[in-house]
Amino acid sequence: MPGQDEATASRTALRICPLCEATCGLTLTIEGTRVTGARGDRDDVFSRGFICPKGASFGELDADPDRLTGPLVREDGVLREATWSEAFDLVAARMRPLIEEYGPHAVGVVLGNPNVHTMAGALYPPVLLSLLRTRSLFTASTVDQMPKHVSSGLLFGDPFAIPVPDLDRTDHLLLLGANPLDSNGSLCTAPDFPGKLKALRRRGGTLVVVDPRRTRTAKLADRHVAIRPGTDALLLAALAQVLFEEKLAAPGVLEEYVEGLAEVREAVRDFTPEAVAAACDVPADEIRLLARGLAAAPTAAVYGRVGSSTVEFGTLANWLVDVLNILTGNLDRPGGALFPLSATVPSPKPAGPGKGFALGRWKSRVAGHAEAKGELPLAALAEEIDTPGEGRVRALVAIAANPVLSAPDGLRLDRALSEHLDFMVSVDPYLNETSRHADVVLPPPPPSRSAHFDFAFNGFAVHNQARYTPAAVPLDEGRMDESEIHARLILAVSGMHGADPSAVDDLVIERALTKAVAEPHSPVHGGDPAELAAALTGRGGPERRLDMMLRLGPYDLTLQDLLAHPHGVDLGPLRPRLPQVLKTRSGKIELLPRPVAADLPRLRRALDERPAALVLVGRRHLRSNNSWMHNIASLNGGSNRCTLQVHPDDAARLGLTDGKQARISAEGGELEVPVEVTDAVRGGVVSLPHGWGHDRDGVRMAVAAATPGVNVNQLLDGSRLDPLSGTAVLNGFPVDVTPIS
Ligand SMILES: Nc1nc2c(c(=O)[nH]1)N[C@H]1C(S)=C(S)[C@@H](COP(=O)(O)OP(=O)(O)OC[C@H]3O[C@@H](n4cnc5c(=O)[nH]c(N)nc54)[C@H](O)[C@@H]3O)O[C@H]1N2
Ligand SMILES: Nc1nc2c(c(=O)[nH]1)N[C@H]1C(S)=C(S)[C@@H](COP(=O)(O)OP(=O)(O)OC[C@H]3O[C@@H](n4cnc5c(=O)[nH]c(N)nc54)[C@H](O)[C@@H]3O)O[C@H]1N2
Ligand code: SF4
Ligand SMILES: [Mo]
Repeated sequence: MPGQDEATASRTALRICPLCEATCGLTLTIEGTRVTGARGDRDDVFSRGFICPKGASFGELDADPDRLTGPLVREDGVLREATWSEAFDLVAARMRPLIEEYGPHAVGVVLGNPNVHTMAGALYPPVLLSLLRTRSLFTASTVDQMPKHVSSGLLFGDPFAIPVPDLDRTDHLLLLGANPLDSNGSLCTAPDFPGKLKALRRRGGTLVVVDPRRTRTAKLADRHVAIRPGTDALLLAALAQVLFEEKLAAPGVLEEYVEGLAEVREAVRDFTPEAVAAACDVPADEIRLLARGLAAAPTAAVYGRVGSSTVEFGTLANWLVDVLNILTGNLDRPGGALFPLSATVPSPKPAGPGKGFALGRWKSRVAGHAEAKGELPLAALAEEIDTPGEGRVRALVAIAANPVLSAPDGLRLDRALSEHLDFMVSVDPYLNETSRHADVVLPPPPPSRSAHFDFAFNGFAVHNQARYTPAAVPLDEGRMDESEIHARLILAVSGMHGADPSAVDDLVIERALTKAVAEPHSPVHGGDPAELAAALTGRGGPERRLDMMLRLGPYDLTLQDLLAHPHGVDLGPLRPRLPQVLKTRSGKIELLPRPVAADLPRLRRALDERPAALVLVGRRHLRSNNSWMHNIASLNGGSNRCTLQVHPDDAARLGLTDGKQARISAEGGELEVPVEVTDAVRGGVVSLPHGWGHDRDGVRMAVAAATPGVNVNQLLDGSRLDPLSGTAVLNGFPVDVTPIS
């Protein structure tokens, strides 16, 4: 723009949105160094211009004045501003002696959700963990999707082999415990999920939604089944039972890859529609119709998310989802549920038996919870810190994690962090409910200053593609890129404090190339690691590592290809990948894994249990994101409020009035909340969203503090877990509600 000076000239830059799993391409308007607008990038090969209100608020979120602008260190009990070198010096000085005295397991690592939305979060925590060798790893997965990892690990031998519904081509979608119209989808990366569901209906397809709430997604459906929370595994087992009984089970070509079909038939025999109907509160006839509809569809996909995962039978429900995909012949076929192939996974090995998936290789110290995928339950973090004894967690590295709000019993964790830790470091842009306890806070820059590539979500995307967006705005003076923060943190805790951070990337590159050249199926087989390393392009470690991963990947891509195609490279629709994806010891899909079989008696007992009179489920709002977006004024407020939704019949029975306060209590504590009477929840169910409760001292989030809400997870004491995955039961637990006069 001639005539305008540099500082005020307006320009645009592309940025993949990091605010949910849909990974939409955004076009940012930038004035000087400020993002003043965001719209959907119409040329993005994947998202084609889609944007939601969160993406549209990118500029406001990026410029939030409450974001920390530099590191903080605790001195005499108070956090003060510090230089980067002071901060990392302190980490090294405090962590090393602890590790030397108490061993690596004394260091807890907590990884929160936004790690899957940053390049740093994908590239560095694995290095930290491999150098630290701690078993005290806790992540958001155990308040989220760990049941899916466990079920995939057991069925397919790989916890990341997660089939996603082929939204663009399917004829029939059975969706359980997910509300993509508000969440924009999860473990199914699909920009414009709402549009894809509408397109499914338009092309004559069928959408069935199973949810105790009449969500915006349920309103789109051909059929909405308002199930009793926590009983999806029973419903799905009954669907499988009907498929067998009515001779509708037809795995087709899959039969060649499956073992244990007859055993599954036997295992679900008792779960007839009549047997489960009362527990699920779904009529037996309706269950039969659902099974027949699923079997009759030319192609179909069964898909379950949070509401079928963070529940008592989470792993069983997730297992049954794929059992049904297999029984109906829909796994691994177009229109069914397929395994994506991301551009940065190592080029696939030829099919054949693998190492399989082990559960429970070690146990948590206090409650003896089994490890899953190398992790212990986030719900057990507080007790691992505050219970005295050998092996106690004494120091914590929390990266993009706010477990005080996102995990059960935040008050106990709050106390544990403040009273029982010797040292804590948080990598977080905010001083919030969790990071306020840290001795060192290392704030990453706002997202406009970071490059982005979706290492995590391309592996769950409904269409194969690869997109890279370099930082839209240069780093401000005194700021440090999140990748460099991670690299320096790794050096500080692993005894290499002061080394150049690029040493971390060099180490990873050397290890990966040395491994790859020895593998016959690798595109660099037989090459020289040093030469290959020298050939990598990219400014800085993360870009060089991305380039390497692309070169070792399945598509013959390089960083230069992505830079030359700023709107992305289309790698085509999902394609069948069996049997190559299988890494079980048998080389087959192990349809009735032993741990699953051993958990089925528990499900059978649920058939006879009397359901609780009132249970709680969560909900998400389109303008929310877990615990940290309530600080954005344009997203907070309106219908995005922390209210307890109650069905009119329950409200009448319990004497509750819309807009008035109620007391809700459960095993972990009690809360006072405003009541919202609505028939969007079914009877016997109340709904309260998570991520609220911003009323603690020392939190620096002014907008959020003005409408703090309450922390739903305070109702839990951390003892309710899905036993196979260690995942907290956040949905479908009993509560009492009474009016406050
Ligand atoms: N009752 C109930 N509880 C739930 C859920 C529920 O449905 N019901 N959902 C669960 C689920 S699915 C999840 S994933 C968890 C999420 O819970 P957490 O894993 O705690 O994740 P968030 O609340 O999204 O954010 C965590 C932190 O990341 C910080 N952050 C934001 N952007 C960045 C960044 O770029 N870099 C870094 N380093 N930090 C950043 C934020 O400031 C925040 O402090 O909550 C779970 N808790
Ligand atoms: N706007 C917004 N988007 C988000 C997030 C956010 O906080 N806000 N969080 C992101 C994260 S971390 C994740 S993991 C995803 C989650 O994505 P989704 O899984 O789509 O998210 P939810 O909206 O929690 O949907 C869960 C649904 O399960 C229902 N439910 C509860 N219990 C049961 C049950 O027992 N059975 C069945 N069948 N249904 C049940 C609830 O009523 C709810 O509608 O969303 C992501 N996107
Ligand atoms: S749907 Fe998700 S990725 Fe797309 S703009 Fe909204 S928050 Fe961003
Ligand atoms: Mo999540």
